[in-house]
Amino acid sequence: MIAAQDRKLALWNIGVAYIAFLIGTLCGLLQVFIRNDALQLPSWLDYYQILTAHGVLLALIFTTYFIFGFFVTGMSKSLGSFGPKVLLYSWIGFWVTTIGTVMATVMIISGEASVLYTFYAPLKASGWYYVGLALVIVGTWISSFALVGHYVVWRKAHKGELSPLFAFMTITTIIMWIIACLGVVATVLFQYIPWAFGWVETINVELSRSLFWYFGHPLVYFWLLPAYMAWYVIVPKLLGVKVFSDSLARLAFVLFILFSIPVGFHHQLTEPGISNFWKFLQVVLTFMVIIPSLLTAFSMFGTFERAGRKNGGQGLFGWFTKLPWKDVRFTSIFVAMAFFIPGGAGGIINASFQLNEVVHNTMWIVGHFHITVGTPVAMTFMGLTFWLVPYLTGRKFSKVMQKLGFIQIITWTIGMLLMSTSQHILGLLGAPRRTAYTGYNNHPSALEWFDGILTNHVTMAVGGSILFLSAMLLIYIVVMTMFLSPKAELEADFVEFPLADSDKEHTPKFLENWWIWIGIAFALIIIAYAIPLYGMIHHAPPGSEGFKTW
Ligand code: HAS
Repeated sequence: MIAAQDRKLALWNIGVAYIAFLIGTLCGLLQVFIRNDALQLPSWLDYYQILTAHGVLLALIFTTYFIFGFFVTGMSKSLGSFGPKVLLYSWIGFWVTTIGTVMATVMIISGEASVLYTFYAPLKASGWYYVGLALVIVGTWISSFALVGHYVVWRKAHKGELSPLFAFMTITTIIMWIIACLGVVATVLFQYIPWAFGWVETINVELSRSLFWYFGHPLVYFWLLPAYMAWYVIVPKLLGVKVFSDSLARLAFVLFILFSIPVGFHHQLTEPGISNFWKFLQVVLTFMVIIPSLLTAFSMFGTFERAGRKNGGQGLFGWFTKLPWKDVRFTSIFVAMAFFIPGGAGGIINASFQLNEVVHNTMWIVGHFHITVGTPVAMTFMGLTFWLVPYLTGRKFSKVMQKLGFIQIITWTIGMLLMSTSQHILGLLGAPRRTAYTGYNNHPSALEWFDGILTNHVTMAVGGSILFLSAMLLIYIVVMTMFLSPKAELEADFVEFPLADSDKEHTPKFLENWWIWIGIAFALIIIAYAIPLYGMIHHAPPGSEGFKTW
């Protein structure tokens, strides 16, 4: 069991994550009904307001707090208890993030920031919304540096040793996060805030989007890598085997530092202000960032096969039946992985320059992110929640909870399959995203989109409603294991933090020489971004004034 003060910190993070999850999923339910023309909002509530709240609270806030709760627990478990300074800075980081979150949420609720989570200019929110977002980032930096401090102390005390895999992966994710945030911090501080408060009249739209996407793509790996940490370090322990390959796991993570950032233009492939050469270069780099995910898939199959065979599985696929399917902690994460096969394939389609023309700004993309962040990441976090919360509170995870856990992940799977499949199909038919429902004045071609077996309004609404019920069940499990379930008295009832062993003797030491990777990452960023960004600033078109369309 980790120290009580570290547990408290982790639990507060997870608690705030689930408050955001509760409000965010409620907004999701409303959205499904509005998007299906089944609900009219009262005049004081706007579709884009709800969409912004849904995106910000689930994609940004739920994930961030959960990730820090997970990091704190794992870092304390693998490197030892936090010292007073690390603890102090972690709390400061937590509160700064929370103040930022509250500010941004208040602005959204009061109708001053219906600009969606990507806050594209020239849509203009209240300046306080951007200040809130900036505080969220600053808070995560403070928390990140606290964790880095904890790691540095450990390394000083263990000269020449490779750090435990969990700590290595945490630091990799943090390095990537800090470099990625430089883009969003630059645009928010130097472009959005002066413009939103009226200190300058116009904004350079292309530059603001490019700086946003410099951050926006690695942001998705900031969500994904903690899920991968669970896959690499926790799943093998649940299966009773070691990490498949320590050096492969570290290499995969290092590749994310290198290739997750210089690829943001693949979100801007249809924008006229960037020349095809730079777009093409970043598309090539995007294909490089697929490699660590393929390494991960390989590693996972290797882990499953080893575990299955160890338990007596025979033949080519016999091992499959020997996996611990009755353990919801494993099954939830397995289903999460399975969703990432079509999720990742969809990403490859999006990243293919020409195919992007077909799917960009359509409902396909909405389907894509629901089977990337909405399931592989979110369901891995759900699987982690089932043992992380009881581990931190010292409460039992009873058989009833285990059953409810299964119902929860099964319903999430069904709801997500229905909803995301129909979103993909609708996108291919041409239905746009980032807009409220429209039948284009009842144009027959637009109305046809909603005639399919999966794309009709009823099926989508059923999918969305199942997801919402599943989310409420999860909240129930969280509340029970946080506050109400009986304390684990017997040794057998204690839930452990399942960290797998990894063989480090063959792992090259240079993998933990961060300066090499940070240096190469900056070199790639300069190659991919310096000239196009210089062009956007030096040959800036006339800036745009702000618009409030809601
Ligand atoms: Fe993406 C848009 C390209 C991954 C999230 N993406 C988005 C947006 C979000 C998002 C939120 O190139 C919308 C942004 C907005 O609001 O505008 N994406 C990619 C590529 C990848 C990718 C190449 N995306 C993610 C992940 C996300 C995420 C991860 C969240 C966590 N995405 C794009 C592009 C766009 C985009 C364009 C812009 C589109 C546009 O025009 O607007 C890759 O990282 C994917 C690589 C993954 C794989 C899969 C490996 C499979 C594994 C599972 C193994 C399974 C096992 C289980 C072992 C190659 C690791 C076995 C089970 C059995 C049953 C057999």
